[in-house]
Amino acid sequence: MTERVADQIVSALEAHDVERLYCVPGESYLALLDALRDSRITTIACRHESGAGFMAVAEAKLTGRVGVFAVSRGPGATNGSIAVHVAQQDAVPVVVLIGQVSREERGRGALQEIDYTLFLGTMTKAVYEVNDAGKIGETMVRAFHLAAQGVPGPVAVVLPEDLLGDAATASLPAPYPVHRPHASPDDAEAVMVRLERSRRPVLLAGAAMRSARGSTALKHFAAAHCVPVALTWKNQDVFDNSSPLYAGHVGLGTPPAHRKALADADLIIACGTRLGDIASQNYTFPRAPEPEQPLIHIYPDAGPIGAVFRTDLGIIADPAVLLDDLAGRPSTTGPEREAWAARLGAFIDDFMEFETREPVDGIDFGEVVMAIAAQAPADAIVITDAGNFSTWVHRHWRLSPDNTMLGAIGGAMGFGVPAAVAAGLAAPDRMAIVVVGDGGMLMTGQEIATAVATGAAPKIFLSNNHSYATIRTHQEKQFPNRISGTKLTNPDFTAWARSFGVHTVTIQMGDDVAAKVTEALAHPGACVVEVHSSLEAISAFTTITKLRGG
Ligand SMILES: Cc1ncc(C[n+]2csc(CCOP(=O)(O)OP(=O)(O)O)c2C)c(N)n1
Repeated sequence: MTERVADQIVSALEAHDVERLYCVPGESYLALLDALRDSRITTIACRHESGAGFMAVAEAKLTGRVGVFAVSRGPGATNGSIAVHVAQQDAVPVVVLIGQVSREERGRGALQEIDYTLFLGTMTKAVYEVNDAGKIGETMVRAFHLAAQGVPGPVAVVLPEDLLGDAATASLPAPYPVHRPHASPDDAEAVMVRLERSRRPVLLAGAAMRSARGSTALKHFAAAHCVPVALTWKNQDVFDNSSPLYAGHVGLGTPPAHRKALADADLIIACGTRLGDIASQNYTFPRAPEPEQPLIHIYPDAGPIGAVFRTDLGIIADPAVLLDDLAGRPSTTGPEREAWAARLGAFIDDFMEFETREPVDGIDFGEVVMAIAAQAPADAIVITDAGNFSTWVHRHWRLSPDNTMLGAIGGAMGFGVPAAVAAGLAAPDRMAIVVVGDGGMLMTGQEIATAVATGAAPKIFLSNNHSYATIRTHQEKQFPNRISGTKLTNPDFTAWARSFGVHTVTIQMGDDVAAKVTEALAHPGACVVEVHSSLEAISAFTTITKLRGG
């Protein structure tokens, strides 16, 4: 049988070791669905394109391989675009396949036609619209390579409906390997010189350290030179949070006291982070454009180095390989550095201590997070949607590289439940635990249906506080006592979740929280735990009373 363009796309996916393609089907790519039917790729039909896209992002974060999702033209693509944006913000390699109107209709404003170069041009590394059957193979290989090389990100491949059934006229090239540059011996020596001079260094580790190799190199380097390690937003699993060298997780909501503790550093080593606004705490650590301390910036791509900060030493290299090398060199530590590490460590220990505020309007969600942390398997995949409920995870749960944290650095609500479904599929032997709010739950919570359909077994902990509480926090700071647009009227979440066919647990005031968590974690299948949580205890950092000056 002649190989169709659709068949060659599927061969390209197989050649790049894609195991799952997440999608919502559309009439614009029927031939592709047909070709997938006979492939070894599992096609996961989702309930919304944002869910499909978030699943692809989560799978890529978890496996380190390129995540793939497919959406129909027009409305399918617009629904899925939130995940394209997250892939860009989070630097995650994703290929999105998008249907397109047929070539003869293109440019006439046909039904569901969009110019994807204009629509997705600023969110992707590239948009490839393929109009020639002979170019599909090379385009697919280019898309996968571009998504993963340098700063990873999303690449869109746009597929006219009538192209998919055409005969593929060229053979599929082999996948092109991703090269990571290695630091030169001079670079390593230059780091050593600065490290020897430093009495109070801090290493800030980011997403490019997310691998077994990265976290092992980091552990060895930190121990060898007694360097405290702070982790960037949602990369809390890259370094052991129980280590005396752990200098905390920084990002949205990092309190001034934590910033102040770090600010005494006399050297910043930014490692595997793009040093965006969240990682640098709004350009204060390091300070932009002139940092207060010498800055060493190590990243596998030249783009982020020197882009915002005056960088003392910029190194374009795989940070894991360089840290490995540095770990093996003579230790640069001394009594002053040890005292500095102990001081930061004592601050973090104190900061991570949990104490309930004993609210009377519902459960302190922190109590639930602490119970989960105490009972979860050591290799649990910990997933956060975007919202205040995650503050307790970041402040109090001591994660380690045995865990994997999945969260949208870009702050998109709705990431949590789909990511937990994808984690359940990609790592069925590990427990996927997600925390989500009543806001995010009704954005993409319907993907529980996808969990049921595929046998994924996430444990979903829902903080139901009848509020978009993150926004309420900002509102109370800026406009105290003037609630507007942040109250939520909710369904009976327990009944709603049960209607999907999953196990449900409800936690309310007076319940034995630890016992309820045990029940949820012991259940072998998917489980939704509705927590009637306090709004007064609005986050791990503050209460409504405090926000109002009380
Ligand atoms: C898709 C999307 N829409 C809006 C926002 C702005 N936003 C950030 S957090 C938040 C509220 C989250 O509410 P909820 O899920 O109930 O969690 P809570 O903060 O109450 O714990 C909103 C609206 C966002 N980040 N993403």
